[in-house]
Amino acid sequence: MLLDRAGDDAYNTVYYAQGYGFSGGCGLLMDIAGDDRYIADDTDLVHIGDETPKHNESDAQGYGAGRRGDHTDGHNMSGGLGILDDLDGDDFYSAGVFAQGSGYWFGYGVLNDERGDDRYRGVFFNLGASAHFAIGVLFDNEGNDQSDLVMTLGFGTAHDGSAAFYIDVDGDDVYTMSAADERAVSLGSSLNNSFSLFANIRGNDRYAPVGNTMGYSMARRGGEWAQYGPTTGLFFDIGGSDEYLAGPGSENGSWKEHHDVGRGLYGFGIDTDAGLIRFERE
Ligand SMILES: [Ca+2]
Ligand SMILES: [Ca+2]
Ligand SMILES: [Ca+2]
Ligand SMILES: [Ca+2]
Repeated sequence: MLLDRAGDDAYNTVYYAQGYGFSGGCGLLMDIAGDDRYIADDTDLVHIGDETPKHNESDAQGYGAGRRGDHTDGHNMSGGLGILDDLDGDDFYSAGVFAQGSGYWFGYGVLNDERGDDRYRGVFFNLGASAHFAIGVLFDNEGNDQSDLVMTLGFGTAHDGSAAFYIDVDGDDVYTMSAADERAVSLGSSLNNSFSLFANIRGNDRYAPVGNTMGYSMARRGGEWAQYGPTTGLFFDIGGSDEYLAGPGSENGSWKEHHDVGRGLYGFGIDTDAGLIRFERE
């Protein structure tokens, strides 16, 4: 556990740091005050993973992971718990793959930012994302925030039996995607028997995603797999006057998307001022 009480701090790493929990472990970074910079460097390529050769795998900033062995030697180890908790200030977060409220292989990662106008930059499996029976969560509880998802998969997006949550409360927020590739998926989208929720509550927000987004659901296996393990992607923007520069969303609109491969796929988005939403499953 790293507990920092005051001052404007700079945290620099390449991987396995800033709230990282591996199998059986828990890693916590809690910073109580100040305008802080959290950097997991992904320019000097020394820790490349399976997802892309262009960025480091950071495994940082609220990331919980285990050892996946089903496709190699069969020795699996369930993941740990990683938490980055920042309680005040205008902060900057930047990381490569797997960071900022991200989980992998029965792991659980949380990034919680309580106050301030923050900037986030995360590459692939970032900003509330998870893969393989894991949970990734990002909470931002105040402020005018700017978030850029590089390449793909984040802002509340889960893959393969996982769950992801991205919840922003208050402020005028901006969501962009840089260098998006053909896999681009974001903003409350689910892949392969997962559950994802993106919710932005209050504020005038601007959305500029690329690819599949805003309440998208897809299951490669379809059929019975999808029926018994539903795939659900939900996007909510509640309050404010919002700009949708791309994707299916619209101010005061609601929309549904899914691939038509059988039952069990649920993709839904809504922009509304207030109210309750009731779901009925067939
Ligand atoms: Ca801070
Ligand atoms: Ca904030
Ligand atoms: Ca905000
Ligand atoms: Ca809004």
